[in-house]
Amino acid sequence: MARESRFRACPLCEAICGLELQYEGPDLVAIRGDAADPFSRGHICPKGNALLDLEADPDRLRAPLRRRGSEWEPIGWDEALAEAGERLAAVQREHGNDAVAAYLGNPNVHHFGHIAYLPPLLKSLRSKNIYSASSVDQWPHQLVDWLMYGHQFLLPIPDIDRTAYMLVLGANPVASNGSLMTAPGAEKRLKALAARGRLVVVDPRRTETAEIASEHHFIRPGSDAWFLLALLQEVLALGPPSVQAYAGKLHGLDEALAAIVAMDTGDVAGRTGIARAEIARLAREFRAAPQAVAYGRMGVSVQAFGSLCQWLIQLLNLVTGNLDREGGALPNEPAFPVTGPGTSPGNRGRWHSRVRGLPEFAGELPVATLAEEIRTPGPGQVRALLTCAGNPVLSTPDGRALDAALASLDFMVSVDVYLNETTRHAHLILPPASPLTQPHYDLHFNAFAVRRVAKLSPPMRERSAAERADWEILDRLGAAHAAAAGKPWRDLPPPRDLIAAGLARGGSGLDLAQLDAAPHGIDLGPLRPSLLSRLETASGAIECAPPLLMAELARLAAVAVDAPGTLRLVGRRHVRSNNSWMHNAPRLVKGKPRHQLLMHPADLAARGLADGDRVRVSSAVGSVVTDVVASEDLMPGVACLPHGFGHARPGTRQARAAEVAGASYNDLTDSTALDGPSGNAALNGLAIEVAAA
Ligand SMILES: Nc1nc2c(c(=O)[nH]1)N[C@H]1C(S)=C(S)[C@@H](COP(=O)(O)OP(=O)(O)OC[C@H]3O[C@@H](n4cnc5c(=O)[nH]c(N)nc54)[C@H](O)[C@@H]3O)O[C@H]1N2
Ligand SMILES: Nc1nc2c(c(=O)[nH]1)N[C@H]1C(S)=C(S)[C@@H](COP(=O)(O)OP(=O)(O)OC[C@H]3O[C@@H](n4cnc5c(=O)[nH]c(N)nc54)[C@H](O)[C@@H]3O)O[C@H]1N2
Ligand code: SF4
Ligand SMILES: [Mo]
Repeated sequence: MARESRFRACPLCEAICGLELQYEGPDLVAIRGDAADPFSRGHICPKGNALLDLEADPDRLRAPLRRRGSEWEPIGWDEALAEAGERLAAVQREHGNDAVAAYLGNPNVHHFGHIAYLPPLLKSLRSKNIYSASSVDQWPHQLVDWLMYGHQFLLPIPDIDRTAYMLVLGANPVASNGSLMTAPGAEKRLKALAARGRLVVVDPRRTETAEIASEHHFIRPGSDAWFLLALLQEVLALGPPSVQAYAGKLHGLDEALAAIVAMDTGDVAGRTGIARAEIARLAREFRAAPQAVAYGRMGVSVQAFGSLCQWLIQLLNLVTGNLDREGGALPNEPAFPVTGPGTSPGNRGRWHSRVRGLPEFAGELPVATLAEEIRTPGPGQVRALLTCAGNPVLSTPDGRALDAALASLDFMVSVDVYLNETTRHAHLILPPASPLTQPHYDLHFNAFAVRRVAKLSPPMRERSAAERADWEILDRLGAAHAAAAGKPWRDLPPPRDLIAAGLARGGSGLDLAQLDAAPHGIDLGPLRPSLLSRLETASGAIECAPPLLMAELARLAAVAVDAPGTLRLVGRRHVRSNNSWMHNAPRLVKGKPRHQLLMHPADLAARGLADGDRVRVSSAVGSVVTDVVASEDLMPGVACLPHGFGHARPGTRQARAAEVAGASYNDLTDSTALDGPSGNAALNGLAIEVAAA
C-alpha cells in the first residue's frame, strides 16, 4: 500500500518538534522528524517515535468506564457525561462549590483542546480548589514575571542561537529539550553555542548537558541563591550596572542591589561548594561577553528558594544589559498572544487554602495542600475531584498521602487515557481520542520558543463515531454540570474558530489560510526586543524590588548550613522518559533499567553499601526501597532519583509499566516544603538517609 506523509507538531513535550507521520491507509506505520520544519529541522527524540506505541497500546482506554467496586464497566458517552455533571453538581448542592476540586496535569498545556476549553468548565464549577502541575513546576517563574514585568507569561527567553555566553543552573536541556525555553534539538543548538562561545552548567550532577558544556560546576542542592548573590556582588564590584537601555523603566533597582550587596556571602564556598575565586571569574566572563544570558529551570525553581533564584537570575541579566537584548533574554511575540488585553496577568492571595491558609496564585492553590484539603473534615472539605491529564499520585509531594485521600472521595472523574496510579480511584473515566485526531495550535510553547514560529497542526486522521476529542469532552462536561446545577452554559465554537479569533486578536497579520498553506510551520524570525514596550506593571516600569522577593533575602540568611554527612536528593530526566506516563511504551522502557538511585562511591562506602545493592531511602515523610548505582557524576553528599516511577499498584491497567522497576520519588517528598512566595513545592534538595534494605 502507498505511504502518505502527514505533518504536525509533536504533542508530547515543550520542544514542539515537527513530525512526519507516515500512514498506510488508516494505519500509522512510521514517524520521522520533519526535515522541512524550519524550527526543529528534523529533530526527533525517542518519545516522538513512541507515539507509535501509544497509538497501538492495548491498555489505552478508548471508551468511557464506570467503576463498580473494583470492577470497571463500559458506559456510553451521553450517560457518562450526564452522570459526571450530575454527581459534581450534587456534591456542590450538599456541601458548597469548594467541595469539588480539580487537578490539571502537564499534558493540558500541550493540547489546544484543554487550554482553551477548560476555563468555561472551571467557571461553571466556581471552586476555590483548583490545582495543577504548575505548582510542582514553574510557579516561581510565573510569579517573578508577574511581579517584575506585570504578567505571568511575560517571560524573557534565552536567545540560545545567538548568545555568546550561557549560564545554565538546574536544567538539563539535552535530556529535556528545553523548558520555558522551547528549543527542539537543544543539544545541537547548545553544542553550536559551546563551539562559538561558552556554555557553563551549574548542577549537582554532571548531566548530559554538563558533558557538552565548556565547564561544569557541582553545586550543593538548594544553595543556588547564595551562588547567585555572590555572582551578582562580583558583577557589581566590576563597575556600575549597564542599564542605560532601560532608562526611565526601572523601579527599585538601587534598593534591590543595596540589599543584595549587603548580604553576607563570606561563606559562599562552604554553602555551595564553589570557590569564591571561581565565582569572581564567572562574573568577569559574564560581564565581558558581548551577549550573555543566565537561565535556571527545574533544579532552581522546584526548590525551597525557587522564586528568589528566578528573581536573582532576572536581575543578573538586567544589570549586565542582557535583558531584552538580542543574544540575551527576550520575550517572544507569539501570533496568538498570551499576554496583553484579554489574558490573565496574574494574581495572588485573593483567597487562601482552608487548612493551611496558603495564598492562591493565578487562580489556583498549591497542589502540595490537596491531600489535606480532602482529608480534613469541616465546612469546605473537598469531597469530589476532577482530574484532567494528570497523575498527582506520582507527581506531587507526599504522593502516598494523596493516594489514600483519593480513595476516600465521594466522587472522582478523570479525563485521561490510562487507568493509572491516580485514575484507579476515579468513579468515571472519560478517555479522549488520540491527539493525532485533533487540530492543535500551540499557545504556550510558541510563546516560550527561542525563535518566533507558528504552526497549525491539522488532524492526522478522522475520529470514529465512538471517539471524542478532548475539547468535546470538556465542553460537554461543562454543559452537563451547568445543566445539573441550573446554570447558564454557552458552547464554545470548535478549535479552528477559536484559533482564528486568537490570531486576529494578536494582530500579527497571520491567519488560518497562511497556516493551512504551511504544513511544516512558519518561521517569523529570531527573538526581538519588546519587553520594555509591553510591561504590564501598574507603574509601567520593571519592578526590581518586589517586597515579596526582598523578604526572601532575610529568610535565606536564616538558613543553617547543612551538618556534615547530610545527604540531599535531586531528580533527573532521561530522553526516554516523560514524567510518569510513558512507561507503558515498549520502545521507551526496553533495554537497561533507568529507575535507580545514583550515589557517589564515597557516600556508598561511608554507609557500607556497594553498587547494585537494594537500599532503603528514607525521608522525614516516608521510605522506599530501590536499587543503587555508584556514580562519579554526582557531587558527594547528593543522591539522584528520577520521578514518575513506582507503578505496579493494584487496580492499574498498564501491563508494561507494571513490569518497570522503581519507586516513586514523591513517596519521600514533604508537602510542607514549599517555595514561600509562590507556594510551589520544593521537591529537589530533600534531606534523606540511605541504608541497606
Ligand atoms: N519529584 C519530582 N516530582 C515532579 C517533578 C520532578 O522533577 N521531580 N516534575 C514535576 C513536573 S515539571 C511536572 S510537569 C509534573 C507532571 O505531573 P502530572 O501532569 O500530574 O503527571 P504526568 O506524568 O505528566 O501525567 C500525565 C497524565 O496525562 C495523561 N494523558 C496523556 N496524554 C493525554 C491526552 O492526550 N489527554 C488526556 N486527557 N490525558 C492524557 C496520562 O495518562 C497521565 O495520567 O510532575 C512534577 N513532579
Ligand atoms: N525526556 C524528557 N523530557 C522532558 C520531560 C521528561 O520527563 N522527560 N519533562 C518535561 C517537563 S514537564 C519539564 S518541566 C522539563 C524540565 O526540564 P529541565 O529543568 O531541563 O529538566 P530536569 O532534568 O528536571 O533538570 C533539572 C536539573 O536540576 C538539577 N538540580 C536539582 N536540584 C538542584 C539545585 O538545587 N540546584 C541546581 N543548580 N541544580 C539542581 C538536577 O540535577 C537536574 O539536572 O522537561 C520536559 N522535558
Ligand atoms: S523532544 Fe521528543 S517528545 Fe519533545 S517534542 Fe520533540 S520529538 Fe516530541
Ligand atoms: Mo513540567
